[in-house]
Amino acid sequence: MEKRCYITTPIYYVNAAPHIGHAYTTIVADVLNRFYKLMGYETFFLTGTDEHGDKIVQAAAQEGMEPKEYVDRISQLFRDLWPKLNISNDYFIRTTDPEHKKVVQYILQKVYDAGDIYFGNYKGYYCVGCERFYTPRELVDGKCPDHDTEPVIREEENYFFRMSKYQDWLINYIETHPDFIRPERYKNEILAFLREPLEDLCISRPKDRLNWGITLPFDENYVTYVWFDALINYVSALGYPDGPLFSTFWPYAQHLIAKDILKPHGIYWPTMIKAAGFEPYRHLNVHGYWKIEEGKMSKSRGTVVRPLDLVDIYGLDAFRYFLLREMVFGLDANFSEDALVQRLNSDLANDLGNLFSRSLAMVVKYFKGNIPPRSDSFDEKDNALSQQVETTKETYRTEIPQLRFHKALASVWELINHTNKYIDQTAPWVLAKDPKKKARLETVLHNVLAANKVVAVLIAPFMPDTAGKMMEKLGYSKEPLELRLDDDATWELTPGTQVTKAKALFPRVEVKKEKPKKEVAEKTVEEKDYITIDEFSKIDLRVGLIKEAENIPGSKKLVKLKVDVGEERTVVAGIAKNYSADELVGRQVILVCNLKPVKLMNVKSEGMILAAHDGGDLALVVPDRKLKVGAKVS
Ligand code: ME8
Repeated sequence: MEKRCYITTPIYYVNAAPHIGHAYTTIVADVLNRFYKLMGYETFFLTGTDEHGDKIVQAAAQEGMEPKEYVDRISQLFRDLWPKLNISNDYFIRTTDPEHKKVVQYILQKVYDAGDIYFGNYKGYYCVGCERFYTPRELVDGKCPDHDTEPVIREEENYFFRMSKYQDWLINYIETHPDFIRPERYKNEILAFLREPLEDLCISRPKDRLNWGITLPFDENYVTYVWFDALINYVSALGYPDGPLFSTFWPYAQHLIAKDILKPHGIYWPTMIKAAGFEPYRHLNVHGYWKIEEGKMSKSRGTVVRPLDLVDIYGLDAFRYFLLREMVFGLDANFSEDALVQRLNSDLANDLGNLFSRSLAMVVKYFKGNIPPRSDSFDEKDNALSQQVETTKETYRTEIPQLRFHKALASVWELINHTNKYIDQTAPWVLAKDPKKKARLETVLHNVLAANKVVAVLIAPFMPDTAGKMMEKLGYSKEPLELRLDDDATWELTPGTQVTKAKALFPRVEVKKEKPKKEVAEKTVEEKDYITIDEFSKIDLRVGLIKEAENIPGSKKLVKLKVDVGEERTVVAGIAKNYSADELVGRQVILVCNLKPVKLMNVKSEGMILAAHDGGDLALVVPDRKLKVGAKVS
């Protein structure tokens, strides 16, 4: 087997700005990528955005934008974020890329020609939020388990992928490849699911309901279901079927996802691959969820955590370290800023920061900054430290490929703590007073610096900036990514190399006494999501009367309204699927009057009427009795 690795993150939906969950998966992928580079592997690291489907159309409409304009904007937010988190991806894919669309159509045609796609009728429970049908068994109390909303009944003629045909093959594949889906709990979840008969997968949407998608190559009245489109990104990015990247990297593919999208990755994707006629990915690595205050992150509760807010306060490497140290891969973890501050002050500032600055300070003081040679023979303490170095390296090399990042880091911290203890026990400041102990002092400080170098190299995938700073202070100019764990030169220290004193690697964060960290958490986590009463009162909401309504030709969703709010306004509203033009005329509605006008389908819209939607249905927000037209809503 070649030493190669292909690492992917999910391609994120562009219906909202990136949050800590997206940051986590992408940082894990980055750590793996950097680790495999250190191991001498040739790697390819992919991330990107998922841009088709109902959800995106709805999000765009809410912003009063055309889908293309909207997806360009949000995709760019992801693309701009990754360099700020030191993400070393090789490529950023968008499902609206023409090359991707071609590959999706190629695979659809291939599977269709092979007889694994057929046309049929389907009636079932559909969750608009998830953009998929649910079987009754999957619903919880009749509701979508993810959105807690009642699905709508939908009946449609559509194209279906014969997924059921591959059920036995998939069960057998998972059983004969024990680390195909890992950790084990998620493999078991998929196998449990496969104990029931697998249904075929509806893979199209009629264009009269949704036209923001990739047209089926064999029926232009339909677009591709967003999951059948999105999963293919993992191979379209490599130039499937003929691209050299595909043959080089696909056999070494490892996907990283959270448990929310286990089923599409653990069932749809391998069966799609099988039908298309190539080998499945190597590993599906599934992690748990970051929860906030023990609950799901939620915009309405103001608990969406934005990565850059934390990076601005605590620094990038502290943030990366915290995420990887705190979460046990596979299980849920609770995010709290208290815990982050705790780790920063204790693991980073105290343990690592102190070790590094005291080590350098002693070499500067006793040897003018020149790395001393190892001139004395080893005693018991020296041997124990060397032993710890070897144990840590070994643990690190075995735990990271198994995704046990917290264990790899814990082992590096054992080495840090051991080295701090070694300094206390060998007491270089005492040795320095006795000229006869010079050889011992040289050996001790050489060993101390050597341990620091090992730490610098091993933390490089997790904290690339800190590793770089440490290497520089230790007098080495190589970038951490140029080093190799299997090269002895990586660990060697050249006596005589000049080291310099370092400022604290991680300044401690003071925790205010009277109002502990909670206050910090509230500010950074929620400030962005609250608005003040002054801000709210800037919105000019008024009661309006719909005088005229007509559907806009070419759009299934938009209707053009003339609304009287004391003056007449033309308003384009995305409610045509829920209300006919006739039933709208004569209704009172609430209009946002001071919204910047936008052009939608070539009609200038001068305001927005308020409606509520629960993921499935939509209803106008109206005064509960008739009021004077133009009445202010406050
Ligand atoms: O599902 N904790 O996109 P998405 C940890 N477009 N990770 C989290 C998280 C949390 N609380 N919330 C989100 C999609 N994530 C599809 C994927 S792939 C072919 C298509 C991360 O924007 C985690 O990686 O909803 C999760 O799987 C992903 O974001 C879902 O991202």
